[in-house]
Amino acid sequence: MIHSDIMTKTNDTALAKLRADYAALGDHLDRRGIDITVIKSKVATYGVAVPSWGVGTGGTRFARFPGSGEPRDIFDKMDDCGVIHQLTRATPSVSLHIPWDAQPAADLNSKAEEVGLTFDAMNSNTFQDHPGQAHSYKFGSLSHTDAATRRQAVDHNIACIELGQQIGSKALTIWVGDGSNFPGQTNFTRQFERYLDAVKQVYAALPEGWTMLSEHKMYEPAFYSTVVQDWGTNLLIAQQMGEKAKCLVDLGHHAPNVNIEMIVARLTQFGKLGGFHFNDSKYGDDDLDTGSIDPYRLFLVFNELVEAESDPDFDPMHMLDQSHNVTDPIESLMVSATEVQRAYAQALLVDRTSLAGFQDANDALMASATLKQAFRTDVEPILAMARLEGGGAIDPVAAYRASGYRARVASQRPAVSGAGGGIV
Ligand code: LRH
Ligand code: MN
Ligand code: MN
Repeated sequence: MIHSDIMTKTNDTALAKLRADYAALGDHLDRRGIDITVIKSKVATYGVAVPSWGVGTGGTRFARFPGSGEPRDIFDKMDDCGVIHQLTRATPSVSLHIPWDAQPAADLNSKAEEVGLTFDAMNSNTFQDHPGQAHSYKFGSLSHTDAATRRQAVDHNIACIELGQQIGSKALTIWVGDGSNFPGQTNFTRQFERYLDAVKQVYAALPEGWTMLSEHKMYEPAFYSTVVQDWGTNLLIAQQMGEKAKCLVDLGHHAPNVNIEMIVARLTQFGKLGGFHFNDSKYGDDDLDTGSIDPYRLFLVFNELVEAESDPDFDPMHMLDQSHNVTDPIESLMVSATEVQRAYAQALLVDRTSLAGFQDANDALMASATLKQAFRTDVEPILAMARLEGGGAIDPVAAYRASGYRARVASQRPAVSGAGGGIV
């Protein structure tokens, strides 16, 4: 972890400026009828889960260029996740991917306690073959034509639930790569029937208080058709399963220019928005850092979420899902968690009474200006003050760089080869 002296030193350097900026923003918001302390306390309690797979350097199918001090296993990964939360106070939980992170529950629990984290949604993995498994997923998993392969995929999902129960998780996220590469290769209807039948068996094993999240993605690894390809199919799945089944929206899993905030609104309206994988995208499932390409779109998503917040039953899960190919993953994840909080804080600033009035009066220009006013407000002093008061860093990247954490772990973790591609 980062030594408290480093935190104190870097925070002390930035404190006077932060206090001045926070006071100025407080005055400005006061003139707009907004109490800055209310926004700050909402931000302070807002957390986003870190994906365990995000702390290793990512890659493409062409190459992977590992950084130094790559985490060797889930325990190293949790050390890195602990640092991210220590500095940002924004990432209190980790989302595990099984079997990548499969370890005895007792060991996972004691590591979580050591680094001060909890476990978010469990992610099953039937998009790869794993050592020792009897049946290959080359032609699909939950929708495979072969019943024994489907059974194996069902059993794996149930095993994820069982491990999750022992470590305090409350959700299972299912994403499958099932689909086809050639027109005619599969019968769309029969394939989806097989998928639904298999997922029903997983759903039946879901404990009380758990949520099952299905995640859609337009394409990849299947390049002609994908079984769970869009939010419409995803909604059908959640409706077919029942109350505990909801849809997960990964921001990178849509066709370019799709109106994601509207998908969020639709799923919310019908009680089926279960959670997010935040990231950003330019072309496809790029898994770029959250807010790095289109921060306005992220804000518009949060605008819908804040709009829905008044419903006490509305409680979607928030996770990052990114791949860091050219940056230190810890730095990227800290900045991304902050971007999520930023979009949330900006969305809290929207003058909703005025907005509703402009909408009812069909004043398109002023409605848009109302959103823009909130988006243009620099909320950084709110985020930084919330971090500081929570025991974190005013400037997480500066504190992290000053700490020498990466060099320290690099001396303990052997360098790894970058040969071959891969998503993690
Ligand atoms: C698929 C996906 C899904 C997986 C993760 C590794 O593209 O978004 O969430 O679990 O990437
Ligand atoms: Mn995802
Ligand atoms: Mn993805």
